[in-house]
Amino acid sequence: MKIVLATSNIGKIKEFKKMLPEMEVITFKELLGDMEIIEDGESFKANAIIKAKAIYDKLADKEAVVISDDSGISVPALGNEPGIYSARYAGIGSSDKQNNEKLISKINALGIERTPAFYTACIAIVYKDEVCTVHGWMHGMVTNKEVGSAGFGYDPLFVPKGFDKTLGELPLEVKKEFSHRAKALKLAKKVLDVIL
Ligand code: ITT
Repeated sequence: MKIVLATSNIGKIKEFKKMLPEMEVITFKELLGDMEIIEDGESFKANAIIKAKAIYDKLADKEAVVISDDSGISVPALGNEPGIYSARYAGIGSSDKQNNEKLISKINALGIERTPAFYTACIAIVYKDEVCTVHGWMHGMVTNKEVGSAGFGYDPLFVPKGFDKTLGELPLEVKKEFSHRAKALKLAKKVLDVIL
């Protein structure tokens, strides 16, 4: 089964490929080149659908299955910031480093070193006229220090529940067992079993 990934995030691509060893996973860039998609939805679900549909509509192969992922980190002590704005927390086009620095400064402004946080992932699956979405979450704490270089995005700040290390220190082999993306993908595989 060939899956087209509607993401240009290298960290996500690496994780999807690791979690879908039995499938042929190809990125949309390999088929369509660079493409800008305006993510103007007001939820992870809305943005995931926007991305998957935008890619499916451009593909010549209408038998293709397109999967997108819209995700982010939410910090209740900050009113659930950055949430759907995680990729552009420090401004449009900001790097992971800049986003992490902004989150660290917000945590420091609360006068604390760590606070509960959770990641959300919404995966949208588009196949012919079908659009399905599934969600997954991972809870833990976000800290005011970047530790480790594994993973991507906010991982060096995030200590998953039950661990005393950040995802920057834990290998992908560990993250892939319980991450928000892994949980959503487990459900997505059930959807694929039904529609294909
Ligand atoms: P695509 O839209 O091309 O998929 P993106 O990076 O813009 O790539 P999102 O709009 O879904 O993707 O933004 C997600 C952001 O949330 C991402 O840039 C990371 O900063 C963060 N994020 C999501 N999942 C993460 C994870 O597993 N580990 C670390 N950070 C994560």
